Amino acid sequence: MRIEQQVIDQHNQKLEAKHRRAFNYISEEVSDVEALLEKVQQFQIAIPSWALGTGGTRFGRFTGKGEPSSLEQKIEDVGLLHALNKSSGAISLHIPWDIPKDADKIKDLAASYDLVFDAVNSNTFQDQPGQEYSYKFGSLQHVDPTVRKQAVDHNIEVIKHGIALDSKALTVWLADGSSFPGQLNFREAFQNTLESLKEIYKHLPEDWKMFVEYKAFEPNFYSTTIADWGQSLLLANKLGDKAYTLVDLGHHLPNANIEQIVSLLLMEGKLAGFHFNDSKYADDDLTAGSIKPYQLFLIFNELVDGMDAAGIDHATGLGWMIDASHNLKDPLVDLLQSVEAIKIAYTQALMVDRKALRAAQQANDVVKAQEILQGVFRTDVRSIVAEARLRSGGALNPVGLFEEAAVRTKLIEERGSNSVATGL
Ligand code: PSV
Ligand code: MN
Ligand code: MN
Repeated sequence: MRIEQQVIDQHNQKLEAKHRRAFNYISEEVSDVEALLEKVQQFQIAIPSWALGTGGTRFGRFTGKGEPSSLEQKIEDVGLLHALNKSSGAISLHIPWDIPKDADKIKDLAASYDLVFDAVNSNTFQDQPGQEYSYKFGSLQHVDPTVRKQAVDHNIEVIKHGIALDSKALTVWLADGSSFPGQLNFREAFQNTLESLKEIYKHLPEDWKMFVEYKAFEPNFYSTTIADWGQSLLLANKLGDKAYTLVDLGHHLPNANIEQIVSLLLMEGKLAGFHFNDSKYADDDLTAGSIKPYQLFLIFNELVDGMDAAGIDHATGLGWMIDASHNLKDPLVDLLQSVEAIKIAYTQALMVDRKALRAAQQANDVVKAQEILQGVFRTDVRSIVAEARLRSGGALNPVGLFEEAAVRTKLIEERGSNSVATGL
């Protein structure tokens, strides 16, 4: 299904008067609202193909209805999101879950929804039917070179799919590690991983990047071979200019200061981008901004500061993606909520008075620094984000329109209630 512009316009007309009041008020509070709006309009957050179905836990999965069961339907879903919010203009594929049989056709279909392809993701954390060697004891780190080669070849294959789709990056997330002391020689596992990544790196086209994602633990519970930003950065530095560290918000040990990590990675020119989600405990993959919205704002505060210092374009300089999956909510609604939370945090970060903050820091004025940051964080900027969406042709209230237009009911009618998505 597609949401007609006319449906969006009618929805907007109903909300316009109330929106105008809120927007006019905030416009007077902000110094250059037009410049702000332009940046917010440009900011796009990619949707991973694996977030379109209901997520599960190791205790079970309660599948939703009318989930996308093919790559074409996944593109259709992201097209729906983008029509509503005008901020989800890219999709990130996971191979082999989403192998495009005819890349040109798939590209055309995506373009018809105004979508492009974000980073492609390899999968060496599961064994696939017919696969020769098992990844039970790791992939790129494996003690057996034949297993490593199989994993390297898979990544090269993923790059080829990405080239056909005009993707510009490969994201490597490994489940490699160990679950018991003594199982692994840490140095050997790291060296094997580095050598394998070097092989993959050789196959990256000139204008591509490699995103090395880290994760503290799970599915391995004693050690993970790329466990933190230091280990990822070590690899990225050894690999070369095209390799970067990818930060997934849920992949840290509790209370990690992610904003500080981001700031230093940016300073080193090695920040790849983000997988946004939120968590209370670990890799919970909850809706971005649903648990720790202040942290999300503080991260964006560092991003805006660091990107401006390095002259990096906000919209295109880094990879922005959601990486979440849920058991409870309709995945599409959840993604709309995540995008909204991310755009709110970004907008607030743009509003920080950097000169005043710098002056407070230089004067060791701790109170003033806190006042500046919290003053912005406590400002309701929802009408700015909504105005940006309106100007781009999106809905003033995407979640509201999703319900009003009975999107899920229509998808169930089209796809059937037993349609289940592949994914994590
Ligand atoms: C597993 O933790 C994970 O959520 C990683 O964050 C990856 O980015 C994603 O799966 C897809 O492989
Ligand atoms: Mn991730
Ligand atoms: Mn994860």
